Amino acid sequence: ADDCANDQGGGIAAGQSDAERAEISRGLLGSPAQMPPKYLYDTLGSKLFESLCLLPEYYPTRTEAAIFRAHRHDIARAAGPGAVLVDLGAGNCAKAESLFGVLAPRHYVAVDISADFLRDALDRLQSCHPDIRMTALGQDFSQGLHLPQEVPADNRLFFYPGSSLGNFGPDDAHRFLSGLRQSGGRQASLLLGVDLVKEPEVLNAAYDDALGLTAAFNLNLLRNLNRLLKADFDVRDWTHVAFFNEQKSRIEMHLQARRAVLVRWPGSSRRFAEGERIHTESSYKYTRASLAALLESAGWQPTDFWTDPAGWFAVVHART
Ligand code: AVI
Repeated sequence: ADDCANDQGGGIAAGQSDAERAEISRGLLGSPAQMPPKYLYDTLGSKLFESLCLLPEYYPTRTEAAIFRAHRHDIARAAGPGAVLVDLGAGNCAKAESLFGVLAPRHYVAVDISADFLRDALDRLQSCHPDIRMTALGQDFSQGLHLPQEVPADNRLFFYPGSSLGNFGPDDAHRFLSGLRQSGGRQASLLLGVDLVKEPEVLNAAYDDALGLTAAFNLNLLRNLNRLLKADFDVRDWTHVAFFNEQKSRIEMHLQARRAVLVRWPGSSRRFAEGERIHTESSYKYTRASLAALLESAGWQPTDFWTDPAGWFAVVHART
């Protein structure tokens, strides 16, 4: 087990609880074993994710940024001036900040599970943009968004970039978007970045890169589970597997046992046969039609759809 707890803290570790340990244990004992992808993001996992966004194979980050650059004025026209910009999963707030110039929001609400990180980012941002009112919210909004009274109820623009919606399964994506619709108040709109279906070779390379960064990102989950659950995974017993499941229109990431292994943690254990897998993440890929259908079923009317020349990624604006 990893006894280096202080090196690897932050993120999920801060909220470590009996409920989380029970959730992890349930996931490991499932058939097949599976793990909520949030456990990929301890401190090292978040750094690995940031790094893999720079890979030539991982096109979503740079493609989305190019769409924002190319269509910033159209995006601003669709959103209208003076919005209350609610940034979901704001992180370092850089993506939203890149749109401040054209969006001119009157209030910026940054929401992220990591409140400390957010407060630092917002302090810096506030000094650069003193005219925009700012609120930081440390919340796991995937289970429902709670906006305090100080956030005006009109003209809210929810910003959810990075294809994070893709990490929800279809039912959860519908629930999430319907929930946003309900927290929207009057005249809400949505600016969403979503990854699109494309040739499987491109998708497979993006999630199984030559340098092995995505493999390290996936395998690091086991170190995090050792720390959170006091499990005794040996990372060397496992290998990264990622592929596009065309039928389900999703990339699947798994960890596959290289040999038969016994994994133990306080109160339980599980044997994995050679080749057996733990499903660690799904990343759903949409078409223009499937995305529109999802939005409409959740009470949103898509108004604009911007894409890159290759049609690999989309930024969508929708209204209530
Ligand atoms: C955060 N999320 C949108 C990424 C994705 O593409 O699904 C996570 C990721 N997993 C492997 N590479 C990137």
